[in-house]
Amino acid sequence: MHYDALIAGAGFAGLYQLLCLRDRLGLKARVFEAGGDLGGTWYWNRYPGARCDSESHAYRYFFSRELAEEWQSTERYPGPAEIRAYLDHVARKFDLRRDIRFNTRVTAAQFDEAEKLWRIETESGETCTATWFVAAVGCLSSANVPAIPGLADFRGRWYHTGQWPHEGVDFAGKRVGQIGTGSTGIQAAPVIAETAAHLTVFQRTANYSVPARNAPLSPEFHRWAREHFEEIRAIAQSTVNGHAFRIEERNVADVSPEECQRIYEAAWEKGGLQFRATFKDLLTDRAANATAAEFLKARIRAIVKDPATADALADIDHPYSAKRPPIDTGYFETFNRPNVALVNLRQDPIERITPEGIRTKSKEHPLDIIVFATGFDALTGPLLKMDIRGRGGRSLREDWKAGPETYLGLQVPGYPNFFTITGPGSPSVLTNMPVAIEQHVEWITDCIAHVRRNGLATVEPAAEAARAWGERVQEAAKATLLYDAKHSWYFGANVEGKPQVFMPYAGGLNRYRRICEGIAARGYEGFVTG
Ligand code: NA7
Repeated sequence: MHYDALIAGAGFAGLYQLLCLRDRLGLKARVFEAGGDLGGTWYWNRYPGARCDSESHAYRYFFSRELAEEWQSTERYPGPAEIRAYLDHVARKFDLRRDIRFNTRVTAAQFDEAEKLWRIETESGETCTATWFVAAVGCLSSANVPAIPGLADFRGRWYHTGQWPHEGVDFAGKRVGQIGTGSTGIQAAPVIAETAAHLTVFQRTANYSVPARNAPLSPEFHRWAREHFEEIRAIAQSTVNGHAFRIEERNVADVSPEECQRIYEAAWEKGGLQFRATFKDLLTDRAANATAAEFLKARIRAIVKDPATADALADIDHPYSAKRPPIDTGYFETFNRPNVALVNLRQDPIERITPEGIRTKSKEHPLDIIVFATGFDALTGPLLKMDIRGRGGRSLREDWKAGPETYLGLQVPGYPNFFTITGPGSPSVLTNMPVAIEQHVEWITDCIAHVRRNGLATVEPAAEAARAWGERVQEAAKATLLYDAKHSWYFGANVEGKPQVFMPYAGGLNRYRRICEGIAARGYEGFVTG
């Protein structure tokens, strides 16, 4: 079977790409999705407490006002089921399902230089060809289960949060060990603790967290969001991170220490990722950042009653927001429960998993269930799971051995007509994803339309343009405190053997959008067509 365009993935990115290529350009487009239904990341992430950190009125598509009018989220932050229901609504409204094949994982894609098309293979061995190949495989969809010795011998059950059983897990009466205290672990622990007999949280790196303050949305809020659709969209599309709130123009030094505390207090009460938006220099100035860090550490100490546990939770080794900042619902309070314990792996590292549980340096922790909240092989992982081969049989896995090289996070030199939506080198995970996704999908659609309009067959970046963009990505990161947290997954540090390169573009989604628009306006500068 030949398609004009084959899209891998049916999350936010794949659905909108299908709509644009099929309905706006009239292409014969098809989506192959590994999961059994829509949702992408949200098809797999169903762990206890799972919830999006972006607010509902911003975590959505903005391309259709009508769509926005039709859909109401029930809570401030949408959970996986509601996100899947939203995507189902989108798919029905635009009749997308008829061009999506589920349970179909793309395993390999090879560019045929003579025919100028992609030969694509699925897990079941089926093949097809496509002129355009778009990877809409997400940034956080390749689960990272650390290679801790002994896991195979464990007699209990173990789960990774990103591959959670659809039927759920019953923790009642069970001794549970949770490894990982990132955004996921911080969401999961309070919910697991409610039903488990005992929960032990194994913490390698202590983390800041701000209360999410999730709550049902009122009819007044829905009315406000409907009436302010254009304004919300304009903010989301013009801020550095794609959220529907502006970052304050002031610096920490512009206000008195008392005023600074008052501002943090108010942001803490309001809750959510807006805490980052209180001052514009929080991510660029160490001293400014330290004021936020100290405020948040003091909050941990005020909440957690046991001083040793509070010390371990507040012993945070990186600037606030330099690693992905979680938001939570009762995370630190959880450690006041009698059935919850914290193990500080910095002092008492894991030695191995035994048939009975987890053995750290000081003792054995008997467990019935281990929950790995250990994150993902982010950004490059989902792409490199596929064996992608470009001109002359060159392999993406080989080409990216020292780190990903892309032009704008959109294309890779030597891989014509292959696009990555929110790929490495684009703002991606530093943003409210649907807004970044819409920008990419529309840019890709325009680029394909340009190639077709001009009677051309292929488009790919010049090697020099990709090299220069790679330098820009590193410079943008170095201008922020993100570059200080070398042990973050933004660098790939969480996956053993992964090259240590800062992967997302940290210069801001707004600046990035202008760069992409300028490049297109100048006749797709840096791209080579054929
Ligand atoms: P993250 O943010 O990568 O967090 C993973 C956590 O697991 C983090 O605390 C890690 O500690 C810990 N981890 C990873 N490997 C190990 C080993 N081997 N031993 C002990 N602890 C380990 O993933 P999340 O799923 O929480 O969040 C991912 C994104 O999803 C999030 O940012 C949102 O965008 C949504 P570390 O910090 O590496 O020391």
